[in-house]
Amino acid sequence: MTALFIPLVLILQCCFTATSSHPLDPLTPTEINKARLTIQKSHIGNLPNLTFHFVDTEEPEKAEVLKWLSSSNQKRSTPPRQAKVVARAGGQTHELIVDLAIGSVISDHVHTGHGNPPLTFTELFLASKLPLSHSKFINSISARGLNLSEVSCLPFSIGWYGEEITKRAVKIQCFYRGGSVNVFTRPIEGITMLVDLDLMKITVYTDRFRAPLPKAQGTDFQTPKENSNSAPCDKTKSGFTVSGHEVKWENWVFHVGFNARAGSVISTASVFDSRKKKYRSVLYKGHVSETFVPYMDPTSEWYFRTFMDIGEFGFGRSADSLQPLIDCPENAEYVDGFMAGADGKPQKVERAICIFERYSGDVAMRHTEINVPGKLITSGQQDKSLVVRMVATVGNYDYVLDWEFQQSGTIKVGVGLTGVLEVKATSYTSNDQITKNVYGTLVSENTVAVNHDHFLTYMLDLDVDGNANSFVKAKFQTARASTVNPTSPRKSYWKVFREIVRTEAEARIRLGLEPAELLIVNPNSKTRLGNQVGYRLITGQPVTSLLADDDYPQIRASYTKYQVWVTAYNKSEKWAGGFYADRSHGDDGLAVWSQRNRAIENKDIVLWYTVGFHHIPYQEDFPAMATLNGGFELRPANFFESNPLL
Ligand SMILES: *[C@@H]1O[C@H](CO)[C@@H](O)[C@H](O)[C@H]1NC(C)=O
Ligand SMILES: *[C@@H]1O[C@H](CO)[C@@H](O)[C@H](O)[C@H]1NC(C)=O
Ligand SMILES: *[C@@H]1O[C@H](CO)[C@@H](O)[C@H](O)[C@H]1NC(C)=O
Ligand SMILES: [Cu+2]
Repeated sequence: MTALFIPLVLILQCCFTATSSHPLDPLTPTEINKARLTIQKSHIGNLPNLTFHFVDTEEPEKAEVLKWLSSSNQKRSTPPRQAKVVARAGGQTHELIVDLAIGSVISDHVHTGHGNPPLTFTELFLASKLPLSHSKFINSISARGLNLSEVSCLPFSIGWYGEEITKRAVKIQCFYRGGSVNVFTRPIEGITMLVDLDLMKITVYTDRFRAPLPKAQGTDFQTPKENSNSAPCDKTKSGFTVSGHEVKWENWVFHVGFNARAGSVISTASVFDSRKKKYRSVLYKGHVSETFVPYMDPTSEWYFRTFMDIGEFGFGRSADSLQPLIDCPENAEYVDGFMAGADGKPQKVERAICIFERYSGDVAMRHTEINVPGKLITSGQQDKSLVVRMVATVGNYDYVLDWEFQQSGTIKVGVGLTGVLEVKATSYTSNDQITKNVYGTLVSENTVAVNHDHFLTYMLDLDVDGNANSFVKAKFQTARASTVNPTSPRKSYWKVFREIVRTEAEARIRLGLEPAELLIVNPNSKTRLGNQVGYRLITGQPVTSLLADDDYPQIRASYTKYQVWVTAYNKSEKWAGGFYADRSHGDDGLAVWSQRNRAIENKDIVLWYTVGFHHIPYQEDFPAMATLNGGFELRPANFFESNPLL
């Protein structure tokens, strides 16, 4: 949740050769500037209070991208470069498409539906400073005997609770540093402030109660810097190449993009089939689509903490510059990320993404054969993979987001949760004193870490051997042995029943209710032996939201009631919680699209999977938590003729 203002370095870069660039390349700083200047020169430029909330490549139609991919280097011409810009001006939200070659606005649509565009760091920063000059707040702080100079305030998105009109607004919670660097551990409880972002004013101020300030002692999370003399490693030659944004490693080739909302985006990933002597498509595009982090404290000061970080703030917007030798190993290469600030100017995140080969020490495959007379046959391979990593620090939490490519054809997606818990000040200093619900765990004296969930929903546009794919449930069924062999001593066995899922409604799945394997197959592509080629989704813990269906945060994030969805491909359906997630009413997004109940058999389809965590905090999570890992895998299933490792 929430965001700290990080001043970013502005860097201009020139000379991007348009013809050779991949059609899904992120906007260059030059292109970001061009988009800004074009809009400033247009009719929008004359409207008051122009701010840029989202600027990204307007991606070409999939067919054009695929055509570009399949043509040889000399014949390639990149489709016209366009930018999608969501800007506010004159109190309205405009969705603009800018043609970057000719420098003109080619479409302008005013958003009139519910929900607001992503918040800008500039407005969040301004809002967080308002209390420090607000007389009621100054009084509250001095009445508590605290020093204003030691107070840090942070903005929190507030969701929607059935209001007819939802203005752009945030709530502010303040914390006392007083000698601690762990800002989030010392909340000044009892004060609520509502900031109207368009007026940039505190419009509601309440000071309801006081709670003891948790102590500073024991909150420091800084680990001793042992590697401070880390000599720039002479990069032992890495086994991969990065040209532009395209990465080649072993049997994989894929594109790594970056935008303010999703952070890293993997696209056009293909795996080399050494038998067929060609690259075969697997994943057209994959990225985090939305996150949902509801806290389980319904009191006045806490109920609204139900964050949708991707849509409200953005993982790319919150991307950290990776720390060599901490966030990524010695052999990593780094890629910078660019995005637009609120003023439309390019901002650079140095080392936003790292790419490295991982030698996990695990076994990729092995076998020992003792049954060949007179011989002991041993064989095996060490595991080696390629990792693409970024870290998003969304206020208190740090998300470590990995895409890992394996030579076996598997793509592993990893989500690591670390950082600092969101805590609440309390009068209790021991669990024995607690008589009524505190909505979490006492993790230190006067400090309750509040229960919550994390749901990270991934958009996975698999194109297994091409566009036309189907979703298959391979269901396990217990069968009676006597029906096939009346004399069998066995009573039962299990068999597989493959069900082709025909519609979006049938593709909503709550895992763990019946045993099944889930596959995306290409019904038009078969192995030599006649099996449909496919990729299998290996899921993690089956976690779904436990909130009531009529609870407002749940209405906004209704897609978290199922872990798996499949929808028909539609270029504009990317954000599971809807594009306008801030204060949304739940009338856009994955659950709404799925209601159309489109046919999904032998069609271009998109798989959605949610990595979920119910988080009951424990004392070890304080003052900062050790990384908690989750994720999923996409593993070839009758895709290759045999094990591609051999
Ligand atoms: C422009 O911003 C100022 C200050 O935030 C605000 O008072 C004013 O109402 C805004 N104007 C419009 C048209 O939104
Ligand atoms: C406030 O500042 C004064 C002067 O620096 C210091 O003596 C006092 O301990 C501080 N109070 C708190 C609560 O931090
Ligand atoms: C694509 O999705 C958008 C947003 O959900 C929708 O408005 C549009 O009608 C869809 N297009 C098609 C062809 O289904
Ligand atoms: Cu958590």
